Amino acid sequence: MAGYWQRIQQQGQQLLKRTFDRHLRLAVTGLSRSGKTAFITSLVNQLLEGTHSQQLPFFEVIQDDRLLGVRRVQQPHPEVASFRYDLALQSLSGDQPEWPEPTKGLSEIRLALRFLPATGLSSWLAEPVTLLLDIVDYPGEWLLDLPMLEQSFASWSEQQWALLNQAPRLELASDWLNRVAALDFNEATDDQLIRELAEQYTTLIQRFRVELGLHFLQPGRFLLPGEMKGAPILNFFPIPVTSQDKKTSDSLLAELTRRYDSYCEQVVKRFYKEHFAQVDRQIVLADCLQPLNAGPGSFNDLQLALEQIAESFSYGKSSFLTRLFSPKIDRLLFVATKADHVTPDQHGHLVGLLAELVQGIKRHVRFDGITVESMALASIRATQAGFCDYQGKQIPAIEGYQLTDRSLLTLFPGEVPGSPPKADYWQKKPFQFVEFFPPAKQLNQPLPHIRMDQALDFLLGDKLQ
Ligand SMILES: Nc1nc2c(ncn2[C@@H]2O[C@H](COP(=O)(O)OP(=O)(O)OP(=O)(O)O)[C@@H](O)[C@H]2O)c(=O)[nH]1
Ligand SMILES: [Mg+2]
Repeated sequence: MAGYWQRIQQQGQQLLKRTFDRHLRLAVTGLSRSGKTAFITSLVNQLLEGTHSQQLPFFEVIQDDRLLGVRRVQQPHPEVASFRYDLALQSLSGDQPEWPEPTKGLSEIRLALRFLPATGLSSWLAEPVTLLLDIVDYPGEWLLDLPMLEQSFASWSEQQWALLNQAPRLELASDWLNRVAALDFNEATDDQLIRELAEQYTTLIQRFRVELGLHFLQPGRFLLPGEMKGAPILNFFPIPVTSQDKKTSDSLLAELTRRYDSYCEQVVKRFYKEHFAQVDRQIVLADCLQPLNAGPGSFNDLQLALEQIAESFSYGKSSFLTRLFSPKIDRLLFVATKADHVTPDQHGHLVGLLAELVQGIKRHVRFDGITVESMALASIRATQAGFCDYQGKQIPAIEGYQLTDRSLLTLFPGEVPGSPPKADYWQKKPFQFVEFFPPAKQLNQPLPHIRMDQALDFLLGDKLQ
């Protein structure tokens, strides 16, 4: 009898642990236009509407028919912007669907997933369990600021000043560089002057992004200030090394140093402490196709930016982040987005390319006990794959409505290199990236996708056991 009660007690404790253990915070990041909003919209939509097994064949909980229901519930942080799922879905619906609007800062959404556990408990105890799932969207540009935490204003300035003085940045930057180089930074500080030069510097890095397709741009909040737009904490800029000798407390140099230090402390560090520290699992999205189209400068810069982003996950015992707080991310998913832009035979190459871009980091991160995976997927599939006739031969092709004029286009966009391309690849102009309209969302039909089920299984599968 005692054994019986002990068993019941153990099972009860196990159940209690299960019920309270069901909370997961997923963070989705990636550089601007990498597909974060589309990914979260699709993920939420698949969970809310994709309950048919043929829609999500690799999502075990659906295949086992154990997912009882999913609903949206109140988000955990009222001070954080809500992820606008309804708005995104609305723009994808109707006769003339549009891609959701670009977003600018951090937002979150919470879902409650009610499911039957897979195994373990006797049937009378195997009651439905609820998993609270928080999904957070934040710009990858913010992670590019991490190295600043270990740099002084002087060393950051030195690095940025050198970058600004090189191609491809130099051409756009030369007027601004001349203006700053002519200043005496030991002169008394001048708020107006600082604001003006900081605004010009912000415009400059925005132009680097738009006109040169560059990604590795600091400080990240200058590009995506969120609620800090116009605040003095965002008014500073790099200066030449030679001007950094004397420092009195009311000099321009002293003021810029103070602002840089406050930016690191109150913006960068705060983001890591308040948001990053809470994340259980992280998805990093990358659009590798647009840079393939844009050329080697843009592609190399994507690689650099991805390396920098991934630095935030490669924390060992002695790392700066570990000293700052205790990061708890246990799974990391790198995703090559927009896979519907290439024919299915190229998907393997696309994953290979992404995997190589993040390979150095992966080895490092795995060493630190995080499970890492790379995938190519389409959050919202905008094309149909098939074949077309080319010079009497059948070749793979995709078909969709072009974003420029809504005309139907069938094409073979080209080969995706399976690893970062060498110089000769670029000479052939091998890849043609065409933007397509999204498909019209059908009522009660989940959004069409490629491999969202595999992503869901990797991210949630073990928590739905
Ligand atoms: N064909 C296709 N295009 C996609 C897909 N996902 C995103 N896109 C395209 O990429 C663009 C950017 O996607 P978003 O989801 O807005 O990207 P984001 O990372 O949220 O962008 P920001 O909010 O500006 O940082 C969209 O407007 C689409 O043109 C996809 O799965 N398939
Ligand atoms: Mg967005």
